[in-house]
Amino acid sequence: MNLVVLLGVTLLLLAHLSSAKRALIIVDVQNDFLPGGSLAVSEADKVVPVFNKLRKEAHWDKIFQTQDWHVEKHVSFVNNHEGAEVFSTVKLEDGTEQRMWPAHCVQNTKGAEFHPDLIVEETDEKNQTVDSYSGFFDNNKASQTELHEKLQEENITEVYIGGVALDVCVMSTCVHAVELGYKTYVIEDASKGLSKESVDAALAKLVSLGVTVVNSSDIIMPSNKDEL
Ligand code: VGL
Ligand code: ZN
Repeated sequence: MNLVVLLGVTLLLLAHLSSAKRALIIVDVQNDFLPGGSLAVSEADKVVPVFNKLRKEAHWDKIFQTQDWHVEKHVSFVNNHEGAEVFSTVKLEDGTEQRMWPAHCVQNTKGAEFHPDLIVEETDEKNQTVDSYSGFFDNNKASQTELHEKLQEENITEVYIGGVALDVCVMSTCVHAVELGYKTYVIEDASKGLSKESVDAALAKLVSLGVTVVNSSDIIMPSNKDEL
């Protein structure tokens, strides 16, 4: 009898260890990146109902929300560089190539807040990135956020990533997720980018790195759920 119980417990433990654990990472669904915002990504508001549906109709072991969170004097803001043109790239004193953006997502401003209809739960892990495109590292990979640590704490093996901008922060977060060893999915219909060309280039790059492109219906449909 005890042996049977022991066997049962062992099997349960093995099943637990081998089962994939999934996290949803919602990247920067903040007012400044949405229509009407200072760095608006066209149709970015369309991702909101997709995420709201995904969080209700698919299984997630953990949900993360990343939030671009800049100081007013941020080095990426065009207004902090005399004579610089928006969307151009300038070389900083330390040699870093820095793209010039309109001021956006300044800490504690309306523009930095999440879209009002985006469901954000207390249990969601919030991840504020001050100086980077990626949810994991800064752009020079000099410092790491808590995202990797938090995913490891939850034994997450698979990450599903979407949000804005697909060709900037979503891409960068996916690249680092693969590098860190996660099975990585980019959710195409839950993501919007700055231009068609750079979105196409971003998706091609992600696929070449081993990221799988999915749509929300692939994740929700019960028939596909076990195959992913
Ligand atoms: C982003 C440009 C500058 C993004 C953040 O969330 O994609 N893009 N900062
Ligand atoms: Zn930013």
